[in-house]
Amino acid sequence: MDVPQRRLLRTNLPGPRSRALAERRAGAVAGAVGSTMPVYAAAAGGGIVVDVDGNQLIDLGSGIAVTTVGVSAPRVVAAVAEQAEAFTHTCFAVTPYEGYVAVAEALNRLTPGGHDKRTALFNSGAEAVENAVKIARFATGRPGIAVFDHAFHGRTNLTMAMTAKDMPYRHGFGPFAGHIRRAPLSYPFRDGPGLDGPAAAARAIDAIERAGGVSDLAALVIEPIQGEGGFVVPAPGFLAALARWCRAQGVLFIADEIQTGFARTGDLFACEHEGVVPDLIVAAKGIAGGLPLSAVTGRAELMDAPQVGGLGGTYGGNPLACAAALAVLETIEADGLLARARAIGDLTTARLRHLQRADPRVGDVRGRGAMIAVELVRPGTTIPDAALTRAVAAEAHRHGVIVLTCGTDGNVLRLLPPLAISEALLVEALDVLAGCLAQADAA
Ligand code: PLZ
Repeated sequence: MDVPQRRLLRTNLPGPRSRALAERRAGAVAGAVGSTMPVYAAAAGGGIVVDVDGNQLIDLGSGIAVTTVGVSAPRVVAAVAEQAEAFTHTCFAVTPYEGYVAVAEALNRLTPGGHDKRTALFNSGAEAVENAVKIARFATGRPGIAVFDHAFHGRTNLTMAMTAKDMPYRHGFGPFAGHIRRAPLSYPFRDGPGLDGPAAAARAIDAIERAGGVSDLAALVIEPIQGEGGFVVPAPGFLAALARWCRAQGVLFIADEIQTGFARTGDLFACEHEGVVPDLIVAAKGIAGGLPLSAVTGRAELMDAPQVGGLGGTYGGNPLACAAALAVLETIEADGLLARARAIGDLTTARLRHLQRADPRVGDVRGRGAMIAVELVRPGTTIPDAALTRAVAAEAHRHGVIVLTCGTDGNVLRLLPPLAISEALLVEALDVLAGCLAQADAA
């Protein structure tokens, strides 16, 4: 379906059809399931989401970093349709099929490091994180897992324990899985210039060692650039110093690239930028252009360690999702999307830095490639301003721009446009955001 690439508001948002759906939803869908915007999607393409009232919104969210190659990207649509005609499911654990093998081969080839690798496929990001932990515990014979402040790894029981933020992710949902320890992250805007990457790594290692030594530690799990936690880019050298320490201690270094992977940051994986080679790498979201698929890829001897039948599931590596993933990789290559992500990053960062120079409420502009954030604070301080952030996002939504927030304190606007967005739409969305910020008064 051809979606016109322009912003268009036919009604106030939400329009009458969205409001009617919201009413039906209130009587049918669990109240604890939230939505960023109260508009209901009817179609989408390029950088536009069309709602049920015919409004055309600019998409700066990509369904939380999923439709990186574009929503309804032509190769993905064709590959999924062709696979659906052939068969939708057999279960890889019953009668396997080529698509799964081909995705595993591609991930083994494309993830950082030239060593021998193996891959297992799952459905959601959280499920893949859980499986990476299973593999790490089995392979090392140790139970402990180190994670970081502000981390987000999912909503299942184990990954809730690994996630940092209490409200809304953990509150009331305990008891939690054990043997999780938390370490301080490198957060340059809050750490200040005195703490470089290696020094921040030393601080984290000290915290991990104090929390029980390393002899029972299986793995350290880290997002190379934090997603939900605020698009925190650690200081250069932080990840490499942690990876070196892990190797020396026999602790596995696991990169959660669920939000950062698949061209989002201008590399296929964000670790590459820091020259870090993880033992295990966890991918999801952008891997399959919107079909549910996730993966753990890593050293062959680790991945092959557990008993046959110890990893798997009914749907993991579903054939439609595998067909989509192969089409995503083809699209990234054929359309030069790594360079596109970098160009989006350059344009966006330049615009936002310009804004920052004139507005002391813009504390920090950071990110990499098409993963850029603005941290809003009380003027001249690092005190988070969540109310301002909410106000700017709500105003942008009213003007037909889909923008997400994040951060432990809820004071970060994050931009995750699909790489298929046109430059004109991107510039227009940034203009809208600048206008909303100018209008908004700090609460
Ligand atoms: N690890 C780094 O970003 C998912 C969560 C949105 P699932 N992030 C979006 C929400 O409100 O739940 C994520 C992530 C990182 C793990 C996950 C979890 O991936 O596919 O949502 O399970």
